Amino acid sequence: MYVLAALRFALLGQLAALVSATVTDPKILDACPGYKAKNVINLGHTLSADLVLDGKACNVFGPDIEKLKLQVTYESKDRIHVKITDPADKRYEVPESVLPRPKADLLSGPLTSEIRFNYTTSPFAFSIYRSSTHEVLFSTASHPIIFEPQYLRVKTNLPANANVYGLGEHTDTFRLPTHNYTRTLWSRDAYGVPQGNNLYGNHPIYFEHRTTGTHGVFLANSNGMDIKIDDSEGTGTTLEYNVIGGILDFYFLAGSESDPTEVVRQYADVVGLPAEVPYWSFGLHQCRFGYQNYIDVSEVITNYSAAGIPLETMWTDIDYMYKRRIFTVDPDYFPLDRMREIVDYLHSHDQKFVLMTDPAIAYLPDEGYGPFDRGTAADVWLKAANGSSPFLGAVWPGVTVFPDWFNPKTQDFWTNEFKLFYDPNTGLDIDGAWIDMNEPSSFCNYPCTDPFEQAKQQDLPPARTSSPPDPDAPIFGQEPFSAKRHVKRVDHSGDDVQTPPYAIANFAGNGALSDKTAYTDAVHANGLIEYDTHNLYGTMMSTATHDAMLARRPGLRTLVITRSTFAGAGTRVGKWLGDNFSEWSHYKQSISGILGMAGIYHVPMVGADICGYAENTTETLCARWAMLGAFYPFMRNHNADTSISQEFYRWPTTTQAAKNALDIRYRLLDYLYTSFHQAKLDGTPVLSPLWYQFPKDANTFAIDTQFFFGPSILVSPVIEENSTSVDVYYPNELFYDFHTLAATQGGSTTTLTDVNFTTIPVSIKGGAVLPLRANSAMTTTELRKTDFELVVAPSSKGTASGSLYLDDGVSITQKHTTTVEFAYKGGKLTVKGTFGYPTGVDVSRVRFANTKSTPKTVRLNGKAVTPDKIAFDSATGVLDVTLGIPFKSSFTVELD
Ligand SMILES: *[C@@H]1O[C@H](CO)[C@@H](O)[C@H](O)[C@H]1NC(C)=O
Ligand SMILES: *[C@@H]1O[C@H](CO)[C@@H](O)[C@H](O)[C@H]1NC(C)=O
Ligand SMILES: *[C@@H]1O[C@H](CO)[C@@H](O)[C@H](O)[C@H]1NC(C)=O
Ligand SMILES: *[C@@H]1O[C@H](CO)[C@@H](O)[C@H](O)[C@H]1NC(C)=O
Ligand SMILES: *[C@@H]1O[C@H](CO)[C@@H](O)[C@H](O)[C@H]1NC(C)=O
Ligand SMILES: *[C@@H]1O[C@H](CO)[C@@H](O)[C@H](O)[C@H]1NC(C)=O
Ligand SMILES: *[C@@H]1O[C@H](CO)[C@@H](O)[C@H](O)[C@H]1NC(C)=O
Ligand SMILES: CC(=O)N[C@H]1CO[C@H](CO)[C@@H](O)[C@@H]1O
Repeated sequence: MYVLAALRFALLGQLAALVSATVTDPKILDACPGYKAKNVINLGHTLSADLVLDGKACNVFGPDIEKLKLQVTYESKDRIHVKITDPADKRYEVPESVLPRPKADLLSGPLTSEIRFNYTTSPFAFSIYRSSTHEVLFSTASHPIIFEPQYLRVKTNLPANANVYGLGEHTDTFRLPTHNYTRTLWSRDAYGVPQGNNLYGNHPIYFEHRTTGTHGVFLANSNGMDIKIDDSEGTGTTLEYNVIGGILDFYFLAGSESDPTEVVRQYADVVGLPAEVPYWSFGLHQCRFGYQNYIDVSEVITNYSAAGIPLETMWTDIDYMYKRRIFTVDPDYFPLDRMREIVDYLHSHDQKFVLMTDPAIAYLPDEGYGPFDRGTAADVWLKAANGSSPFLGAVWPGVTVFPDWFNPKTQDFWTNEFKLFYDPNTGLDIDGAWIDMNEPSSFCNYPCTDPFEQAKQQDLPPARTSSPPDPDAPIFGQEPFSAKRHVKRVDHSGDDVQTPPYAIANFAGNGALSDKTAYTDAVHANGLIEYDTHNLYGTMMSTATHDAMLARRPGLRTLVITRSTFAGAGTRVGKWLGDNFSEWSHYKQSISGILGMAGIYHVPMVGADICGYAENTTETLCARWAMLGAFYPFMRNHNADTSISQEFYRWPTTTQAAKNALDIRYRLLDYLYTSFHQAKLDGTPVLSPLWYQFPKDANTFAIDTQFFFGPSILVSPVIEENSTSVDVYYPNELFYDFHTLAATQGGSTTTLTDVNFTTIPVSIKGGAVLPLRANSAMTTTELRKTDFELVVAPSSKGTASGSLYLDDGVSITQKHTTTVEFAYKGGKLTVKGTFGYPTGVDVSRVRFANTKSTPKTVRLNGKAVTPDKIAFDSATGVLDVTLGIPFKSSFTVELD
């Protein structure tokens, strides 16, 4: 989160970045000598070689390294690892402590692999091709590899108009542009940054889709980089990595010829499976920056309830802090005893509470500020270049230090601070954690020679803009109660880590890498410097916070929502898309944003700030966004301090829209929960672009205004302001309206659908059996006591299937679980499973869509169902069968 006042700094940065953009002539780079492969040792499952400079050095951004080491490993039948390093130098590699690497299956090799490594020795070039078809997927031919101390370049040819997805975090179209396009990976606090620039997180993975198959390429490198996709050189389309450090550490993923979700699962094999989150975290979250005091917070809770909109979790932004210092509460505005009353109230109403924690800690020697004193005593701060004093920045509380997550003592420090401040008995008993500003963000402009002066100039911490509230105000209508591993040393001598020779297109003051963040020369306890590890800061804070939350409530799943992520972050945390604006373009971009996180990067617990963070929303934007946001896995309304209030109860249309969409969401909550469980088991995506399910339908490849929520719910939001219709693309399959179950035969065409301001088009893809809750509820606790009902929505082939996973919703290790498989074929629905988790609820009814007529008999477990329990609607073709049986064993329903 960021203030409007700071925007002028962002805009200054934008102008500066335009002036200093780097121009790299492809002809010069392609004329570099490249390497020759020597001493090739091919053992089948591995291949190694020496790569020797093949001509006069071109030294484009530093001296070419004369000799490299190539190591190729067939790690599994669908993964090849290609590593190119400098054998003489200790270069930085992404530490295993941050990104553990998958083990290689020793039985793999080219004969069993679905993709193969091919190469030429002089000049050395390599390609990856699909074994079955010999189709080339990646090829460096005619683009010499360049390997210099601070510049690595690898370039591959791509098919014309290639369908490339990934390389986030970005706000561009889901299918990336292929013309003169640059993706820069360098974490930054991105408030107000125009589309196309580097944002908070970094995921150097792309999927390329062809009608012949989908594959993936992951570069395990955390240094700053520009990845360029271009077709303007007259030599076809290419993708080029320009990396300013580390090594070339590629994982090639075979994907599949028919099912794009295979490559998604294969990527999870490399970066890890996403964490399961608590059931309650799928409820509605409300937050804003700018709640003035504890009374505001309590009123929002009361007003949601009065409006009949289910509010699961109340959040508080940095407003609660005393002078914006983490692990403190403001005694006048957010007194601890009154805040504890709010938390107690929430908990006694089955609601939850989340607070923000930033990494930066106020630099306050000798002021008795515990977190600073304890961290100083434990010596856990990130250090300035000389390694002796802490690196200082300027963040919300003024001058700050930053925890060094590489320091082995930092976890204990962080866990202890969480235990102290968030102590259920004496502090604030939070249910989840929200971590922000972890790029890490600093407001200190480069060069940050005097953070004290810059903090003063920027009025940090900012003064309160309202008077303190009555400390004894009644709230909720009541009077107050008053109460790892070894990391090698990296040699950066001779490197310019502030302004490296190749300037990535960092969108910040002068493109300076250290602008508004920790200096690139800041040192970690293990000797690594921020130049290499900057892009990992947010993910390491995520892990530390996840572990601290786990220590507070051992055995329970955590909800940690972060802003900055690197590959693998989703194994522990979820994320929100950062500081968007209340604009229709941002509303639309959020779809490709969540598709990237949940569909590619394995950070499925994701959402954008609903109704928009900065600027003022409108009644209809907020209404549309409430409905789209009901299909974000993480559903949170969040707002900036200078914006008008935008809780869903503020306008009648928004209230109704939110209620309608939440009704659908809550009824689908167990379906969503089941998708998360599946993701945890094998990496199957929770959200999908249309082409994941219709990979041969080229019309779908660029669609990023519709998506699948779970395996079979198609969401098609209105995108244009004031529009009361939307073009819905239906691939060639049957689709059913979520409410009426009326069938539409998709014909790979677009259907103009009328939609008013309180409705969102939601369809069920034919072939699904959906478990729904029969009714929505005001909390997820209540929802879990509601009966199930089933919807059978057959495919054009007349079959359908689905599944349901249930457990207690909070424990990491589950004693009792229920797993149910649904199958429908030839008029018979089979519900079969293991019912270990006692739901205590019934299956109230089954609705069969697309039924031609009333069947002669309907049998439940072989016994005829009495006619009063059967209703057939000839207009919609829906057969409604009342069951009312306890949902604790397998059963069948037959129509004939
Ligand atoms: C492997 O590379 C060699 C040398 O360029 C080439 O002749 C051959 O066709 C390649 N094989 C495949 C399957 O691409
Ligand atoms: C590519 O984009 C850059 C920056 O946006 C611009 O300056 C340049 O003219 C473009 N080049 C081509 C060939 O379109
Ligand atoms: C809550 O509702 C009351 C009554 O409508 C209103 O006076 C108050 O301003 C609202 N407060 C908030 C924070 O929404
Ligand atoms: C180390 O560097 C910091 C920041 O540049 C400086 O303030 C400090 O005085 C230096 N310490 C020593 C011992 O040189
Ligand atoms: C938002 O609305 C408030 C109150 O009307 C106004 O003061 C503010 O300037 C508006 N903000 C923007 C960005 O338009
Ligand atoms: C939508 O309607 C509002 C109110 O009539 C108007 O101010 C706005 O310009 C319209 N937006 C578009 C994109 O037409
Ligand atoms: C909006 O459309 C829905 C679905 O067609 C309908 O049920 C609802 O009554 C409409 N709302 C208004 C305000 O017209
Ligand atoms: C610069 C910035 O933070 N932009 C965000 C605004 O909105 C979209 C979606 O709502 C996000 O994906 C962006 O990151």
